[in-house]
This record gives sequence, C-alpha cells and structure tokens, in this order.
Amino acid sequence: MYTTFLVGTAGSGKSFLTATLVHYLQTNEIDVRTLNLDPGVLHLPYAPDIDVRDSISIDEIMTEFELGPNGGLVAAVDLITAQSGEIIQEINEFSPDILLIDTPGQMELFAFRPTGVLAATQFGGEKNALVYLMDANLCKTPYGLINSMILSLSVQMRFFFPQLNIITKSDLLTHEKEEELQTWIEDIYLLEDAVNNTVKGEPRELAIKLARTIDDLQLFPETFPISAKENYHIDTLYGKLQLIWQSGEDFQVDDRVIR
Ligand SMILES: Nc1nc2c(ncn2[C@@H]2O[C@H](COP(=O)(O)OP(=O)(O)OP(=O)(O)O)[C@@H](O)[C@H]2O)c(=O)[nH]1
Ligand SMILES: [Mg+2]
Repeated sequence: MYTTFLVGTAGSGKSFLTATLVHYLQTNEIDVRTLNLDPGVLHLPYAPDIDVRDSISIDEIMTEFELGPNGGLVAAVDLITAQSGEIIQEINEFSPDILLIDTPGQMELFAFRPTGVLAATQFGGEKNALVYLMDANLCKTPYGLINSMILSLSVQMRFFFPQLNIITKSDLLTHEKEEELQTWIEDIYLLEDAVNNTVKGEPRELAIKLARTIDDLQLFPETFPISAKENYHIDTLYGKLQLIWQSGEDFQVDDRVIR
C-alpha cells in the first residue's frame, strides 16, 4: 500500500485536493481509498472510505470534558491514536493500492503534536509520501513565501517522509505571478532581490537570513503549482508521487501493492 498524507495550513485545500486526486485515480482505474483524519470537519467534498468521525465525536468530547471548540479539537486529535486499532482494521480490510490521508484543518494539531507523528506511523503503508500544501494566497509575496517555506521545512522535520510541496489554488494567480514564484523558489538571489524590493528594516534582515538558511540546507522539497479546481498539474503530482513510491522506477500495475 502506498500512502500519501496531505498536510497544510487551515484552508490550504487539503480536502479539495483529496477529492480531485481520488477522482483522477478512479478515472484511471487505480484502487484508491481515502481516510479523513479531521475530527472537526462538517462537510467534505468527497465521501471518505474511512472516517475518524465515526469513532470520535467532538461534541461529546466537549460536553464530557467541558472543553471549548479548540480544546475539544486538541483532545479529539489526541484521541485518534487511542482509536487507531479500528482505523487500521478498516485500512487492512480495504487494503487499497493507494491510501490518501486528509489531515486535520489546523495543521499544528497534526504536524506539531506527538499524535500526528504517531498516527502517521500507524496508518502509513510501506511507502509513504507527504504532500505539503502551500496556499497561493499566503505565498505570493516574497515574505509570505519564506514563511511558507519555513513551515514546510518544519513539517519535514517532524515526519521525515519523502515530501513534495505544491502551491495550491494557482488558478488564483496570473501566469506571470506563477512564473515569478517559481523563479523565487529556484533562485535564492532573485528571492533576495524581491525581499529587498518589498520589505525594509528588521523584517528584511530576518527574511534574507532565513532565505539563505533555507538555501544552505539544500533540503527544500521540489515545489510546483497546482489547481485542484481546474485539474492543473494533477497528473504531474501523481507522476511525482509514483516516482517516490517506486523510488524512480516505472509504475507496474502488477507489483504496486506493497505491504
Ligand atoms: N480557487 C481555488 N480554490 C480552492 C482550490 N482548492 C480548494 N479551494 C477552496 O479553498 C477552500 C478550502 O478548501 P479545503 O479543501 O476545505 O481546504 P482544507 O485545507 O481541507 O481546509 P481545512 O481542512 O478546513 O483546514 C474552499 O473554499 C475551496 O473551495 C483551488 O484549487 N482553487
Ligand atoms: Mg479539510
């Protein structure tokens, strides 16, 4: 089983992309299943095959432990690992070739608490990939882009899965803006220029130092734009996921199930 975790800041498009990817894979007759790990979501743009909400009720948790909505969410996400047996059983029953895992809206609940890493180990297959969603709305300025890059790296630092970065909602960007973003990501000097042209004083110093650190690390994952709404680069994403799962070899239908 090949597993992909979709992780990103609140509203970055995780659930929508899950829906688009499932549709794309099913159209290509690939055996795919979805797992919703967000206990707080009310509506999803796809029908999850496995749903953490079947075993965890935020309303009951809030009432029982007298918690507000945020405390309720934290407790609910922390409970996921306690309920992991049922979820693992369902995953094994479906035993799909590909499992897509839609993670909780508030990224910090999943990515920056021990539960997330534990859940990822429990629900992951033999080959895991993580798709980190960078919202185009948050990374279209040089300063915003550096912020998003730092967040992506801190997610990488938690999971250490092969990671791809995508700029979501790229249909909201002009073609010129999309190209500019790509040049900033690929060329630190152009990113520095852009910072110099838009930010002054201490924020400028910090942004430049962080950008150089990111560049020095040489760890920043491959990044490309996507639009789940307009099916833009969905095939590219799938191709790159295949490369991760197959470690660079062609995707073979007969041997794609690995457990
Ligand atoms: N224009 C555009 N909007 C998008 C795209 N993908 C998602 N959206 C919109 O962005 C909003 C959030 O999308 P979701 O898929 O719910 O994002 P999410 O990361 O799952 O959100 P939470 O789980 O609540 O944090 C919705 O209004 C979507 O319609 C896209 O490719 N283009
Ligand atoms: Mg969601």
